[in-house]
Amino acid sequence: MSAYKPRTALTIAGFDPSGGAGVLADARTFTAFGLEAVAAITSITFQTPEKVFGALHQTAETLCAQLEPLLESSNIVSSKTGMLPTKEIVLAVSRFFRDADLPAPVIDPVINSSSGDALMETEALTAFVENLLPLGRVITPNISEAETLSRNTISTEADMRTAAAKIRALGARAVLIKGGHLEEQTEAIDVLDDQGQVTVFRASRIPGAVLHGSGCVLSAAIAACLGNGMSLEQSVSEAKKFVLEALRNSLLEYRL
Ligand code: PXL
Repeated sequence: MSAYKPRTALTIAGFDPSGGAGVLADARTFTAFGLEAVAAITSITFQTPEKVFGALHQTAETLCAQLEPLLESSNIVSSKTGMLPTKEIVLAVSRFFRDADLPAPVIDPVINSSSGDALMETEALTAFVENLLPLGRVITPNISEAETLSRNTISTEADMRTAAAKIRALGARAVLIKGGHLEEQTEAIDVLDDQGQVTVFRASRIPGAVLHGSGCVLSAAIAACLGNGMSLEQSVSEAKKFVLEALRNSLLEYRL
């Protein structure tokens, strides 16, 4: 008997027990955009929004054991990757996307947590650039991740454009650099470079907002919008609206 399978988004990312980041944030976001959520966990982290105390990483075997049944059981229309802590995990995820018949994923290159703790081993980063980067629809680094990937220092919008082109030259189809961490700017500026076509998104800053997990939510929202049939530019625009609303709500929660 063939059962109805609802449209579903997949996240391959870490588990943050506090729920602000990782697969819980991704699943909430997918659901908000009308998609079902499925997840494969790359690492169980131990943390509060302020600090990461440790993590238990999965092996390639336990990650693939989570992923493979999903291809049969779910109608996956979209996907994203988040924390990929080890070389073994990066290679397993790259193999998965090379072999599975799935749309190209949104790749959030999670290198450090918002509290500054390392979430990816150094040798995983090289494997990530060589193997996974070329398989993505778009990669979504923040300023510090974009600096690491491009090996450039970024302090202006022009620097963001140069770094995006450099990251594309590493093999990425499209790059969205999130400028929220550029403190000199009065606005939050994001630069999207999609195969050389550049779009700049501007938004007012929200001082005091809770940023933990906002990168996860943004990349999940982009994935959901792509899965709902929007163009990349439209998806980024809608995803930014969603994150801005979440950041505004985080201020309200803290005022209570
Ligand atoms: O926001 C980056 C991030 C991604 N994934 C997991 C995290 C964090 C930050 O703490 O814990 C699992």
